[in-house]
Amino acid sequence: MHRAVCPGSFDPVTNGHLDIIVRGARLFDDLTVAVGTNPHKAGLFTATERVELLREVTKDLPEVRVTTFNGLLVDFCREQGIQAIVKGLRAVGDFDYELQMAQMNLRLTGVETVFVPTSPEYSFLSSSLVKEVATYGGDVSGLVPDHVLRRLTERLGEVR
Ligand code: COD
Repeated sequence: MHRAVCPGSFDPVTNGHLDIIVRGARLFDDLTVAVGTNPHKAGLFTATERVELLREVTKDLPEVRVTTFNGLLVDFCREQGIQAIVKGLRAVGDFDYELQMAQMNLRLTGVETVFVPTSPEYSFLSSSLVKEVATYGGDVSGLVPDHVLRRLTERLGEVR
């Protein structure tokens, strides 16, 4: 069985992430979407909430499961018997850092990274921009799944 992980912060999951998850799931028998938890970085959503949002938007993808991880991604891969990391690539800016991480992860344990190029309609999309635009009342519908849009609107209402 070929297993892969699609790691990220997913704060919150966008349609750009979802596109990579759907396409990554077609390449592997089993795809674990793993939410990295950084105790020093407060997000808009907690790790538990991000997992909940991801589970909701991937519920029709039988080969996908969602969990959290702490520490090094390569250790998570080793513990879970995962052979590959699926990453989305948007532009040159992503490439420099993603290449560095892919090479470090390869060096650490031999785990391979598979890059999936973003679909053109999502190439400008990031969780940070979605949050910024939504914070100032901009329309982010179509950029995040509808369920996420509702939770985002609620959450921004709570923090205002
Ligand atoms: N289109 C395509 N891909 C996209 C889009 C989009 N619109 N938006 C995001 N992506 C891709 C990103 O390029 C990334 O591959 C993935 O989706 C997740 O994105 P984010 O922004 O949610 O998550 P990141 O980049 O903040 O997540 C970083 C990790 C948690 C994966 C990373 O920090 C990590 O592996 N941490 C664990 C500690 C570790 O092992 N460190 C050593 C690394 S060598």
